[in-house]
Amino acid sequence: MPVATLLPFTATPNRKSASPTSFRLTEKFILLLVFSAFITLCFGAIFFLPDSSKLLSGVFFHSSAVETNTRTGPDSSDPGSAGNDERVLAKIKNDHEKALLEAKDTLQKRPDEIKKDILNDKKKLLSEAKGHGGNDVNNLPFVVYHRPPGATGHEPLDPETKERRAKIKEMMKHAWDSYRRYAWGSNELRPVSKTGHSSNLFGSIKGATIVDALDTLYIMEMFEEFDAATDWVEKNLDFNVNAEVSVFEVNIRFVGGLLSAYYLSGKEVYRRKAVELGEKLLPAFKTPTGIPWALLNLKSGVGRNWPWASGGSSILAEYGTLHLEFMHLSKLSGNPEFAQKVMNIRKVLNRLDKPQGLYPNYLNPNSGQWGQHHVSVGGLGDSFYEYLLKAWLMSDKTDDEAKKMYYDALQAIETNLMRKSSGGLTYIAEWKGGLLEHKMGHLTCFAGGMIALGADGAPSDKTGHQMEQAAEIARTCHESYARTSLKLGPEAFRFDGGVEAIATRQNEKYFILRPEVIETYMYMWRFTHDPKYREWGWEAVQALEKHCRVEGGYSGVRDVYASTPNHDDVQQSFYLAETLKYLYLLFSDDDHLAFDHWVFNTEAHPLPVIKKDKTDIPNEVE
Ligand code: DMJ
Repeated sequence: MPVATLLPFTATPNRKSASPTSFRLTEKFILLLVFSAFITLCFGAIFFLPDSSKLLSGVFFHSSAVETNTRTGPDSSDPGSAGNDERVLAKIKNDHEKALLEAKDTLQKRPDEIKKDILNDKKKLLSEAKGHGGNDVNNLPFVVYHRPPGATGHEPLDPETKERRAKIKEMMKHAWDSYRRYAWGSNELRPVSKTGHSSNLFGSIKGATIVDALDTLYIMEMFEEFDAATDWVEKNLDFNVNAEVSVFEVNIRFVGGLLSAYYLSGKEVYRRKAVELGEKLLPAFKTPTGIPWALLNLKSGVGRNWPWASGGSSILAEYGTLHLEFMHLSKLSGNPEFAQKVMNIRKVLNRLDKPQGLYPNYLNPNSGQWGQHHVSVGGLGDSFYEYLLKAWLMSDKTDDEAKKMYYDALQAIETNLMRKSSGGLTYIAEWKGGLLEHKMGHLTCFAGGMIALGADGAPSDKTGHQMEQAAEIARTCHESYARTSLKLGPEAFRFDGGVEAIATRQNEKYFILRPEVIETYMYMWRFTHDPKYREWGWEAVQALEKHCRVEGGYSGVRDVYASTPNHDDVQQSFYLAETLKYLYLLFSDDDHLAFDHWVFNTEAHPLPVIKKDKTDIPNEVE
């Protein structure tokens, strides 16, 4: 209250009684008032000056706990209360004494106990971070990284196997070094022209070979090369492009490659890049049904389908091959949207009637209706079936919906598409509106491995039966190689017009370094240990060395029935990601990327099984 307003009530105006030495009562009163105002001002100033104890604590202790407590504790609401500073100082002293005791305690602990404590602290931080959401890739939630078992292997004891394995590593080195020398940063290498090559599948994203090869380099322990690749990814891998990409190809090669590189190496840059790219792919799902577009402009987020696809349809093998990667993206980002998108695809499929229990290759994303009733376990269909089985396996066999969908689909395939030739070769034909085309693609040969991988969980005692089917498909695919001049398999082979396992059309005679046949040998070897699978793999190695290896890398060939190779001049990125990886694993022990802990995406990028008992959770956003 201002002093002047008090005067009329307290002052008695009697100036006569005043003397030079003594003050009159009013004067005394005014003096008293001025003095008390002065004292009040001085006190006030003390509270407006910075609190020295806080300054000191900031400089010397950097203790956020102390800072927080002094700012928000009950005393701070009453800055004038006596003893506040003492209480703060006492708290600092207490905290420090506590810290000293804890440190003493820690020194007495065993290393494993200390480790456990650190882990708990990390987990606490993690759950705090979770509250901040996971959408900003620069602000991803903290995850505890554990390398799943079997990321690298050891040399096989058997000298021949050891030598063969070393040979595959040498092939990888030749493919990689050539790419590095002649096409570094391009998507792929032209090994004859010794220049870079880019297909329009990746828009203007660069470095497909680098990202596709990362995990192969790692598992072969080519760490100098892996580090160079990491350096390139850190500095150059850029998804901010105004270009249209294939959602499927970018997902299986780039997202899959980055995820595997993260799980193998623990390097954060790979998690960050995978999530960043995953987020760029999300607009592809903006369709009335949530079935994604095949093509997407990464800048505008505008999607569309391949102009050749039946009535504007999306393709089964494309929208059906996102599940594994997207489940891991949700796990590593804390963002459930990725998982929701792929689970919705299933929901749409489960609502539809399936002709003879089969899944047509074409589905319209606007109407949610099937397009042409064409069914294939090769091109346009293949990896959809693969991802049903692997979704179940990757969930540590908890995703029963995926399991049922896989075994039901396989039963329909067996009934409607699987046939035996008069010469006794089992093959999987293509189905067009109820009519069979007796042709099998090189791509379809992956099915031997898939059926072997799923045989163990097959319902109604069908394990043995499915293992036989898998072995028969492996044999047929081997025959497709054995019946050519170059001992490499054609793109597609037929079982009609008097031929078996032979390509009859010129445009089906090429071999582009594809992995599917070797992939099946690798699975068959792991499940049976029948030496013929390693022998068949070795035959393929010799053919690759003889006909595909050139000074500048490895090239596909235009006609596997010609007596000498005519090179197509492309070293496909999947040659490093898949073909060489599966060959290396074929000559490695079973505990290297063991199936109990890993599933391979369709581009052979290993992703960890998400363990239900959480014993070897590779990464946990808690
Ligand atoms: C790879 O990109 C993948 O395996 C895909 O699923 C289909 N085929 C090529 C290699 O042949």
